[in-house]
Amino acid sequence: MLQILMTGFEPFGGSPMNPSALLTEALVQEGLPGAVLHAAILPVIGGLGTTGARSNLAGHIQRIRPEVVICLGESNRSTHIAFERVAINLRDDRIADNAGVQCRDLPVVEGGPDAYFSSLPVREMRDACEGEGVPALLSTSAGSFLCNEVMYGLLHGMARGEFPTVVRGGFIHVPQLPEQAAQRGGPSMRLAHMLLGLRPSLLALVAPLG
Ligand code: PCA
Repeated sequence: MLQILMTGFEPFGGSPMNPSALLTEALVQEGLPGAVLHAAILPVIGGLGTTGARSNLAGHIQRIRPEVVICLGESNRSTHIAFERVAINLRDDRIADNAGVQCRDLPVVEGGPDAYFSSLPVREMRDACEGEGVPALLSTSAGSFLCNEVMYGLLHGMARGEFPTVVRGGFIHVPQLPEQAAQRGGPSMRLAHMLLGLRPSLLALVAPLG
């Protein structure tokens, strides 16, 4: 059976919740035909330290040895579920991470390539999501905060043979929840609606690999 590691992030930026964590847990609890799903919640901490998101993710990959890694994160400005195509070698943070650190114009990996493309079938996954009537798009920027850093770190590790079991990896941004929008404004989507779109996206990913 195909082993899929799904990750979400802990809350950050003053909000008490993060839809990416709730979605990861809900999807893994529900299960998926043809695959075994594993959930992990990553800290919103940048850099290479042992408490950071990147080493946390690497630890989960080494333990679970998945074929597929799908990372989810919240974008509180997004109206759509955004299937990220590209991760860039840049850390330039709008806000401080949960360790209180805010980076300016730093690379994710010193001397690394400028960018990596997602190896998830993002178009098929977006189409499957949209097919359920859930707003979805292909995005060409995962930003320059933790989500981009984790996506870049994952694809860099795959490119360098550090995660030999992983054949597909990438990132999906999800909107904030209505409860969060009620506090701070901006667009939102209900958790049930996001689940409605993400389930067929995962099936679209699994079908050709099964
Ligand atoms: N979203 C942030 C980091 C954690 C999360 O859920 C981002 O878009 O970078």
